[in-house]
Amino acid sequence: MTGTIFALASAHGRAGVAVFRVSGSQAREVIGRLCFPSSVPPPRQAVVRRVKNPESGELLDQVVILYFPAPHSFTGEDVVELHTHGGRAVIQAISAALASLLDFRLAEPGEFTRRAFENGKMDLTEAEAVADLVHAETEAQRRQALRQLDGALGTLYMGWSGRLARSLAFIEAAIDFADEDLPDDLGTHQTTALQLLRDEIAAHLNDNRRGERLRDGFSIALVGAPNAGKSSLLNALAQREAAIVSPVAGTTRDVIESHLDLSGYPVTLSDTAGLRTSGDVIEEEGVRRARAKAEQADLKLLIFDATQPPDPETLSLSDAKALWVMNKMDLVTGTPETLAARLPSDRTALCFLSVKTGAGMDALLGRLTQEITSRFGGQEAAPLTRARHRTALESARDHLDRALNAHAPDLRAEDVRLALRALGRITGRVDVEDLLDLIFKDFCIGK
Ligand SMILES: Nc1nc2c(ncn2[C@@H]2O[C@H](COP(=O)(O)OP(=O)(O)OP(=O)(O)O)[C@@H](O)[C@H]2O)c(=O)[nH]1
Ligand SMILES: [Mg+2]
Repeated sequence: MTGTIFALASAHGRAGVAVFRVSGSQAREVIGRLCFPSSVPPPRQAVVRRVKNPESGELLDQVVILYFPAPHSFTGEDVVELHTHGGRAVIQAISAALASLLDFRLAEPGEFTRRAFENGKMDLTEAEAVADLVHAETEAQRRQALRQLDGALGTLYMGWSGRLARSLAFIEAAIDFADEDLPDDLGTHQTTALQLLRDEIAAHLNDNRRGERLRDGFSIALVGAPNAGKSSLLNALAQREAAIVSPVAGTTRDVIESHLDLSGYPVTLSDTAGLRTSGDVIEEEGVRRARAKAEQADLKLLIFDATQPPDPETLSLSDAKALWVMNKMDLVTGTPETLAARLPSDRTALCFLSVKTGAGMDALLGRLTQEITSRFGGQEAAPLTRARHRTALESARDHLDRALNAHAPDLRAEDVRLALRALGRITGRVDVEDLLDLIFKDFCIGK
């Protein structure tokens, strides 16, 4: 946390404008030593300046600068932003000029956000949201990250911490002031409060991992008999020739992945080897991988060839996370009803398709979007987004379980304290002692 740091905040490569960010106690030096005129402009006001090499005095670029005095900046320190022309040579010259200033150094990855956290500008969930927002590739990811950046998760977890601290204060008061006249129902009241909180945490944990899935992307596996048209469908959905398509049964052997944006949701689509017993060791390995992929996927599309009787191997993979697709409808004369009648059950999850003509493609896409939103999205409460949060919340829940089952008040207090500490780890903000001080301010006992 020492020194004044700088970095190119915009992407590398040629662009119209490049943005440099400088943060630290010496940030104003940039204006004084590199800019002409060298007067410090009013806070947060864009002004045009010339930038020169501090040693040779050579003109480097004409730029727009902004000065954000501490603490009203992203990092909470003095920050200067330089909006330069975005050519490579300009970027290089400005970088060199900044590096030549005394006590200036290039920022480590994430260091600006780290300083913002350390200076109390944001909690850990918000810092993580900054990273997620930078990496967001689809609309739904952007919305989720922005909501977290807005403090939705931090507020939820801090709210729980506050309630837990209050319970802890009461439990400890009952221990410390056992001789005094405390209300009789204090114990039951605290048990109810802890139980309620425990159930809220458990419900939050039991969210089908939708927030984490949205960060990582949903996985959809295409499985079915050889030649059913899996690779053709992958190519059609990905809109590029990602997989080899041929009339030869057993064309695909490796799992082939393609990433796409489905109505704002990030999806990884996996094409797999056709399911059959072939005797060929390589193909058998492909089939093993296909089954494993189908097992791990969030959703599997079972692809059937309408010209063939439904293939039993594919049918056997049907379960709650399967959608059925009857492909090659252009080759058959039977109505969808007669074809559907050949399948054993659950015809509601069935789509009819011809990858060749494109008929049924929109319906399939609509169906996929509907499945994804109903399984993973749409709910109002802020979702859990990271395994790190999940681990801490599970630990908090387990400690609360133990606290609720504890008979001795001091054992109960210890588990509540540990639960509180686990919650505090998520935001990085809650020091148990601080919270207790805060809460004890409201207390009158023993005054
Ligand atoms: N008429 C017609 N042919 C199709 C359709 N979809 C795929 N095909 C053809 O069916 C053959 C097999 O297609 P693939 O996409 O390679 O099938 P696959 O399921 O990937 O096959 P494997 O990789 O061997 O498991 C190719 O000749 C495709 O052109 C369709 O909707 N209608
Ligand atoms: Mg294939």
